[in-house]
Amino acid sequence: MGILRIIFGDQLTPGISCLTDADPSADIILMAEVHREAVYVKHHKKKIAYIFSAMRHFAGELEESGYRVRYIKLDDEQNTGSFSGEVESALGLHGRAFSRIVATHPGEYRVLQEMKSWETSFSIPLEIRPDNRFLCSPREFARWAGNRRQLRMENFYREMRRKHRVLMERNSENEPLGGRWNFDAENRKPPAAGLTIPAPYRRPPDTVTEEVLELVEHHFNHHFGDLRPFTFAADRPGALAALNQFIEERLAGFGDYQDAMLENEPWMYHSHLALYLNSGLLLPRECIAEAEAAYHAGRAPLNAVEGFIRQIIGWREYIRGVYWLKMPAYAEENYFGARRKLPDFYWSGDTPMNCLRQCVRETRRSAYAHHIQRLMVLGNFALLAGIHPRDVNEWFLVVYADAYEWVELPNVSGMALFADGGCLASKPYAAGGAYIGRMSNYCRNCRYKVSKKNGPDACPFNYLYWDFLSRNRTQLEHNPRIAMMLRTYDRMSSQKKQAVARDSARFLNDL
Ligand code: FAD
Ligand code: DLZ
Ligand code: SF4
Repeated sequence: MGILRIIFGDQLTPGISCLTDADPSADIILMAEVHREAVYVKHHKKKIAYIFSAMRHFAGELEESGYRVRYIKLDDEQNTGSFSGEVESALGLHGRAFSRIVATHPGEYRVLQEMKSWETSFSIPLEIRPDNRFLCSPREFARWAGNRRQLRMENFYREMRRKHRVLMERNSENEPLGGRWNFDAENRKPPAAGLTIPAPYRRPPDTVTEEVLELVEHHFNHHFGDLRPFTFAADRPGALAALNQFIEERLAGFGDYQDAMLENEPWMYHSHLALYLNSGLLLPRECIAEAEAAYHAGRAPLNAVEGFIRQIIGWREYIRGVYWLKMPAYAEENYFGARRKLPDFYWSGDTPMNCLRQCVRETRRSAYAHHIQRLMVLGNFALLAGIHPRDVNEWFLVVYADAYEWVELPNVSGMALFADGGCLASKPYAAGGAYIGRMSNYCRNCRYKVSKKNGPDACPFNYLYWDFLSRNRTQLEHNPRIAMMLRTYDRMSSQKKQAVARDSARFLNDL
């Protein structure tokens, strides 16, 4: 008897745990483009196209390797529109041929719940295997987290470095390469004038992708975002080429300009690899190994390589650990009791605030924005304006090609909104306009003046920042890193405080 093996759209890795013992002569691999996944939030058109095209390429590779794949396309007549429906159909057709279902742990809690019903609904054993692409399993993370109320990425990261012997001095168990664990202090340079940033990796659509683009145009034209030009790779060779290009052309500048933002330059020195990593076309281990090798070969400095590796072995694994540790309650967190609806300009880009306008427009065009745009512009505004975390999470899940709930939710609720009250981060990443003014050139083309603190021309981030602190005093005053700012607020004259409250009320009412 064979096994029905399930591969989801973010599990496109030949060595994934549910395939390790697959028998090509007896087993069937099920992959399905299902309507429910495309619309449970209305994903960006580019994201749907990327996932479907990558799934089709991967199914083709499996077939070339001799596997039997049951691949259901979105517009196949028999398509039931859901994972459960597709499993039921596959069992109905080949039912007696299967002894059990084997799958890899899905990326999202929602899908895990759906899967758990299969054993009873379909009367067949279901084996869910750990996702072997991550370096730290949810169980190992839970052990590390223990009873700590507050988790800190930096401590987790150092353990991962030691355990996996990444960037460590050769003959030492404990000594980080270069004598420091973290070179972040060197990674905050503002954009220098006249930077010539290498173009991002671009792949013209092949026939498989072109067919998918037409399908997405037909079925999801009302979703957010520009479908064309579509330049993502959608297969393993393309993803590897994107990794190589990053290592050769941009890694060396990744550290220095990690936090910098420039008008009309969404890509900067970032890797743009998250979409490939999160769907399985690239593996975290190989990205880390390539970056470390570039350092040892003298092709990139330590501040860049350490910074890049920390994002992957540190932040990415830590974020996933928090997700599985805290779900499902994490999705409901709202520490500040934020209630405001997401302003329309998050979709239209139609706002006089140039930083937000730029970031929304680039997101719409490319299904991409880099970390500081997400955190310090789009996230920071939502935090200061008190937008409901549910709305903010939905937006971030929709708009980025790399967004899956396991990685989006902790980044939004934990990092950007502090909605978990400090479980993931030690303080809210709240900032006034000066931060954006220093790290970008957005302010020079803005209708507001970043140097002005109050009045109709003042940068809204400036007064919203103080208003946020004073509105949420009870939740913040025990935080030693914020208490200092509250004391600064307390020292302001009552006139100044009134101006902050008046400008904020006017601005927020107009939203
Ligand atoms: P680079 O800057 O080149 O970083 C290298 C890699 O490190 C990334 O590809 C990614 O895999 C990993 N990484 C870096 N930072 C993080 C992080 N905070 N969490 C997890 N992995 C990280 N990342 C997603 O993959 N999906 C999301 O839906 C997502 N939503 C975010 C929402 C907000 C509000 C914030 C602040 C961050 C979010 N991130 C998300 C993290 C990060 O912004 C993106 O991983 C990164 O911008 C992707 O671009 P890149 O591949 O060029 O990354
Ligand atoms: C995001 C997505 C979309 C849009 N469509 C599909 C799909 O049709 N079939 C599929 O297997 N996966 C899709 N995905 C990714 C899933 O949402 C993802 O696999 C879940 O996050 C698994 O937990
Ligand atoms: Fe953004 Fe304020 Fe600068 Fe305008 S002035 S771009 S709103 S930070």
